[in-house]
Amino acid sequence: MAEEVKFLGMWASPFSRRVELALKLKGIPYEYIEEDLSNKSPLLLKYNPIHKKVPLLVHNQKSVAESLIILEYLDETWETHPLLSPDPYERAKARFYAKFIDEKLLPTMSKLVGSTGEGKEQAIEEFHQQLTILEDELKGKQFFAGRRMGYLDIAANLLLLFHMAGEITGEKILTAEKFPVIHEWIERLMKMDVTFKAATTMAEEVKLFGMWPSPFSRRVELALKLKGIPYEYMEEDLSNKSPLLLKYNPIHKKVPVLVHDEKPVTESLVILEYLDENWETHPFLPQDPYERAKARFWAKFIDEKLGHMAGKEKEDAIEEAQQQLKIMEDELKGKQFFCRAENRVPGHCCKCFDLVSYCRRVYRRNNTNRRQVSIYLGMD
Ligand SMILES: N[C@@H](CCC(=O)N[C@@H](CS)C(=O)NCC(=O)O)C(=O)O
Repeated sequence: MAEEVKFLGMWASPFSRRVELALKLKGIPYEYIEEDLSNKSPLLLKYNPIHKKVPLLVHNQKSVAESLIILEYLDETWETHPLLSPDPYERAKARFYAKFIDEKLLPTMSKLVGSTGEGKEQAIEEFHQQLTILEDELKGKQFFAGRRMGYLDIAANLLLLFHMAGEITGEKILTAEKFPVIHEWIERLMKMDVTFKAATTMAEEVKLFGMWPSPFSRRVELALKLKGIPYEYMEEDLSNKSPLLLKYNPIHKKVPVLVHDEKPVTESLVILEYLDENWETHPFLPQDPYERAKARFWAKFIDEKLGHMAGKEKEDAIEEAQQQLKIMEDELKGKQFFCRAENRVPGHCCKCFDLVSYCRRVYRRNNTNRRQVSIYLGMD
């Protein structure tokens, strides 16, 4: 929270839009400063004396210019919602196409706007050839980055502006018939944008009532942090519950309770799903319904089976824990996390994190030699 992030932009600039999108996806709080490019501010001239252009990012007094460079800087500084893939080849490809957009597609788009007659026909032809290259790259994926929005999706957002301009002027050059994949991608981005505009305005009030050793509070805290949602934390004394806790959770009178714009949500797993449905950043649940069902199954398994072991006879509990760890071990095999093995980001099953302290105890007592579980538990 001590971080100071200022973003100088201009509402109509597609380059500024890149930075805005990245900041929102990553859930980074920032101060926005709208620039009047006909009368540039001393701040812009001071921090971007070479190009004197927006966007410009000023992070703790250090300035970063050029939209694509800003995206990389944000990605290297904040780990929420990674924009570039951990795979070097995928990173190289994303950078290649972003460069292609800026150096080829963009000049063609300028030609399109500024030409008439034969010149325009030629520009349309060139534009269509370039779009085909991007359409091929996007085929079979939801986003250029795969299952979620990444660096290249952000770099290509200027196609949205182009599409919207076409809708307004009636000059439809980028049609669903000719470019079905890009068209669908545009619709997806427009829908998402509405959601995260609504979801990331600083006017949102999010409070978490928790208790520091509670694994259930920890689930919600982790989810809020992974999603980059700013929130106010209220520590509860469970031996002397606050009137607010009793008001917001009159049925169970337990923590955690999430209060979002005065609406209380209780039960940690219910809260996780609520957060996931309201904030697009860092999705927890997989998109595939079967994978979602599996994640929910394991979360329920953890709560109903593993969670109740403390009350049983110690020896029985340890034996049962070993069997259950074996089941979890099989589910975890070949993956880094229960979900999202491909990008090394904990997903919905990061709920399992709260198992960590319990499992560590069982693990140590039994000296279980289960390497995979030990890596997951951070004991390797
Ligand atoms: N390559 C730069 C392009 C930035 C750019 O062209 N910004 C325009 C606004 S869209 C600007 O600030 N123009 C002011 C000027 O040229 O004086 C980037 O990616 O950030």
